[in-house]
Amino acid sequence: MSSPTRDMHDVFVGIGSNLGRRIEHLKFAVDALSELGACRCSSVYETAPVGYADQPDFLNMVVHVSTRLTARQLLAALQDIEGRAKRVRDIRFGPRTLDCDVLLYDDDYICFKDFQVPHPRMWARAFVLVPLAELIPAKKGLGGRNISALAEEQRQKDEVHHVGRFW
Ligand code: PH2
Ligand code: MG
Ligand code: MG
Repeated sequence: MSSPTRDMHDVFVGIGSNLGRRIEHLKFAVDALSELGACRCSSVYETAPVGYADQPDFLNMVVHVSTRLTARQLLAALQDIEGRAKRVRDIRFGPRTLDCDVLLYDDDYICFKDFQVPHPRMWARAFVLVPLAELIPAKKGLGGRNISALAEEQRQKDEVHHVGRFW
């Protein structure tokens, strides 16, 4: 767990959009996350849908936020941001205007039924690992392997196209 004396937390948030003006939704999320703490953004990638194939391609990116929020407060803040982007929850893994997921919260392990960190599916997703590897390539991930090595491996399996750096 985080030390109670450490009040700034290094958080990585995965962002995705595959409905409407996708880049505007990412921008909305970046602006909203900037209010939670200092941000550093990855590039934006266009990615084929994973899990539920019959939906439009996504734009994905990852944002590093240095924040004082607890993990629970962060989760609530992300759900509020999704709501403000008119996210409607219907199909699991289905299309959405905006999805904001907590990927990493310091080096903490959090395991509630409704909230798990590290994000339980992130290690099998190029759309998460490739942008994350831009921000923390040398950090150890699943199996003690570098995020950059995990990203390269997953990139062989999933379609991920670099769009550009916007923020
Ligand atoms: N999010 C999902 C399910 N599938 N596929 C891509 N490419 N990008 C996503 O952000 C994504 C997905 C559920 O959150
Ligand atoms: Mg998600
Ligand atoms: Mg989500």
